[in-house]
Amino acid sequence: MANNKSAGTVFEGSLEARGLKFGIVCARFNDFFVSKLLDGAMDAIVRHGGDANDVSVAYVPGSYEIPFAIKKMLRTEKYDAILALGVVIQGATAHAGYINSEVAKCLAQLGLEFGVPVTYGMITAENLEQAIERSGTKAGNKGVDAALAAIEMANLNKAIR
Ligand code: DLZ
Repeated sequence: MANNKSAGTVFEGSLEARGLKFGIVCARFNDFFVSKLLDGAMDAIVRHGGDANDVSVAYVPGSYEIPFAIKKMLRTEKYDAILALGVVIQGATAHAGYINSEVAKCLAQLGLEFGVPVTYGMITAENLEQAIERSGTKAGNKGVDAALAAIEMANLNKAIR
């Protein structure tokens, strides 16, 4: 952990999820993998003191639609952080590149626009093997990563006021 002893004030977000409310938007496309990301995210939130009843999950057809549902959730002002969970696998056409760049750009913009952390639990894979590796096997679970980032950022957001 960075520890700058010369700083007058240091802001850090803890990994305590107790009392925090989360929105999660899941793409149905590649649900075989996305469901593993959702399991990982829920498990991480609950293990860090969060309550499953404080988590709302919205499903959209594919990753391209994730930003729309996130914007709707942000407008409710009910959530401390929102997670985007989707899996885009490169196919024969250029669709993956278009979806990935559009979704990444929109998620960053939405977080900045609403002042609520939006975390990136997206797998951008070249093939099935890479998707398997990132949805709970040897390269971890992107849903867990997104949940931990959401908890930390939600607490940081509360700390810097
Ligand atoms: C159409 C499409 C394709 C080909 N591949 C994926 C993918 O790998 N991952 C994903 O989440 N969604 C995919 N989609 C669906 C699009 O995201 C979107 O739902 C449709 O184009 C309808 O707008």
